[in-house]
Amino acid sequence: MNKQVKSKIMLLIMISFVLFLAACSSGSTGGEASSNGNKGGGNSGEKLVIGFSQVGAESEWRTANTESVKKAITDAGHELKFSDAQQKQENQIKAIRSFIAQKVDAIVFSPVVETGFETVLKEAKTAGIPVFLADRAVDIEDDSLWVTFLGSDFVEEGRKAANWLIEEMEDVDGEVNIVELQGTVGSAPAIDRKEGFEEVMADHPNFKIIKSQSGDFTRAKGKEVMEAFLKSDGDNIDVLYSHNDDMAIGAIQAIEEYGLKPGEDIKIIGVDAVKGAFEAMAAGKMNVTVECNPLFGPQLVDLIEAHISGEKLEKRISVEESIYTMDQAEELLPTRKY
Ligand code: GZL
Repeated sequence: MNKQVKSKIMLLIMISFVLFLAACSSGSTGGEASSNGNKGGGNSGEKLVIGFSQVGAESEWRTANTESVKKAITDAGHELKFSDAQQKQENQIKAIRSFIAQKVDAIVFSPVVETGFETVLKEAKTAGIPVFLADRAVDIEDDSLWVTFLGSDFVEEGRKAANWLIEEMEDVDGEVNIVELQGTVGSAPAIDRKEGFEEVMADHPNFKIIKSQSGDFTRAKGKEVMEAFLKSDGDNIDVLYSHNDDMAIGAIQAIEEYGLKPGEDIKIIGVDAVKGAFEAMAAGKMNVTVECNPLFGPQLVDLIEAHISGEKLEKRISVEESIYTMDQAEELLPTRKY
């Protein structure tokens, strides 16, 4: 074999060996996505391994929230282990157990529902792994099972929605008939947004919730349930109160297909303040959206690093939020980050 061929073969062997080494170093764990940020870790300097159990990918809000938390963790140089539970509690419990088995340094967790997590959170505590509740809370007496809760005040969001409606329709004589699209049954935002709305409405007996059903925070289900509301009470509906914008956007389609004008014949109230809501308001099809800010990733990572460095944190840290109306939509739409 002449020299030229030999050196070509040697070169090929070296290239494939280098490629083989590169492939080995980028391997990831089984069920969860795992990605390393830059070398070194965050303000504390220590590189952490953080398990993030996310509810799912059910809405624009959720997608923005996932991106914000993932980016904040990797930008700070920590290693991320991610699990999307597809809105199933059993998947979240499995993911948390997997993070415990992998001995992560911290667990970030947005519980799909408020109950049923006490056992697995006790396992995390026994393993000495701090848990940070992000976005949604749990209904558990023993608050030593988590370090802190970072998220919105959902009861206040419900109050804001109701106060806007009272102001908007207080001059209306007679009854104002409201249909309500609830979020996921048993979830903190669904329970609390209903509570806050009804707390305000209790002082205004002419405002009546005539139908209320879960649309599970998705556009598809929101459309389906609104179709049923229209079938039973179509010409008797004045307002839709939807626990998130995605269900409201689905309901807008149902209202148009039914032959009514959303935003005019039926006032549309949403929560989240996602881009889709601003687009619907700019088109005159939605009246108001209460902000629920998903972009708390950097604040969350700061809290994790502060805890790891020994700082004492408040048990509940709320995110500042606003409310946006139809007349503001066109101007604000280009500025929206989610
Ligand atoms: C609220 C969050 C809710 C959003 C929905 O913080 O948990 O879940 O309002 C999402 O869009 O599905």
